[in-house]
Amino acid sequence: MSMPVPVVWSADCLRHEPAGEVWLGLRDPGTEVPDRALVLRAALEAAGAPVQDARPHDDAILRTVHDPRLVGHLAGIWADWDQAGLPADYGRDRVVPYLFPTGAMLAGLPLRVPPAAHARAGLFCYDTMTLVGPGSWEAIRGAVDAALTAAGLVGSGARLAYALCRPPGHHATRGGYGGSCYLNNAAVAAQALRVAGAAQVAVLDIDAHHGNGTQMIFYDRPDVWYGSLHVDPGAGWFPHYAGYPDERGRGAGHGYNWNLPLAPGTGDEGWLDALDVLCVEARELRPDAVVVSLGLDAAAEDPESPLQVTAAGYREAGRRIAALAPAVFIQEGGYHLPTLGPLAVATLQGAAEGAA
Ligand code: SP5
Ligand code: ZN
Repeated sequence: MSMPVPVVWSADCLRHEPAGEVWLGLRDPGTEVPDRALVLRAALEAAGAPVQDARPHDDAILRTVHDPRLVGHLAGIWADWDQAGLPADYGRDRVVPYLFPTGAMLAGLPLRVPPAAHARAGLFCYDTMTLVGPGSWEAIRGAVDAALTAAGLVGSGARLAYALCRPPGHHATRGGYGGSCYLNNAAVAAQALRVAGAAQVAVLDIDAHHGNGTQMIFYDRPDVWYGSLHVDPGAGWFPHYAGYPDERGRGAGHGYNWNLPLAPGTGDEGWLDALDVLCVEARELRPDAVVVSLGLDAAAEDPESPLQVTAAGYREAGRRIAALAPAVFIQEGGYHLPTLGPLAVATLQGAAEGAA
């Protein structure tokens, strides 16, 4: 069977070369590399999926999901960093903050915007692993366009679509970036579906990590439900500070946020059982559309998580999720290059079965 799911991508995604990550004070090679997009695209194309380019969209929806100051910062910080001579004169080839104006530092002082690029680098960033370089902005914005294009397909009647977003997005909050994510592609897709007429949207996040950004963007809202299964953040895994079961939403959004942390080592059976719990909750909402944060890093081979899911598990997940409602799949993490393509193909084949 040839793969019937439209794949949307932006060639600009290849221009983001984070050139590693600073983890615990040292620069490591990093796993969020441009080749991820190339292997995903090649595998989906080989499976028969129609591939289309992302269409450019204006910033209207992006600016309702994110603080416009974050958007402006990401668009300009590389040029400012370069202009300040940090690469040429100091050997700092990527934007890496060294100072974060957290509540612990400010203790009530007003948040100022210091003009120096090396000072401002920490204003919207919450870790040292999410580097910005010369082509990063074009890729970041291209990923948003891919998500908006795929959401547009489903918003106008397609049963399934997949956005090959790179860089990923689910760790990006309304006003901050981190976790290899800059702008929240899945949140933008969910908001676009709301604007297109879906009264209730369900976001299902099956990346190995908790999507703290998406959770917080919709934390106060009942119209976009968020459910996530992920490795237990309390067991030593990113994002460490969020993703616990007692985070249920706030105000009108209370009850519309679900976290199911899983023990390291959890395989297909435990993972799919947890997915079923989320699917039961989601189905009760009668969602008009589903957004899937499709991280492939729960796979057994993945270097960034201790979950042990197989391609058969991903296929089954695709089947069960797509049975809920029309679904937009947004690429999130997944870092083991040899298996990334087969995992994506398996998921979308399952989705096509579930949607039939
Ligand atoms: C989108 C996404 O999957 N983001 C995940 C970010 C988590 N990165 C944590 C990196 C920690 C350092 N890497 C250690 C690799 C050990 N094999
Ligand atoms: Zn992840």
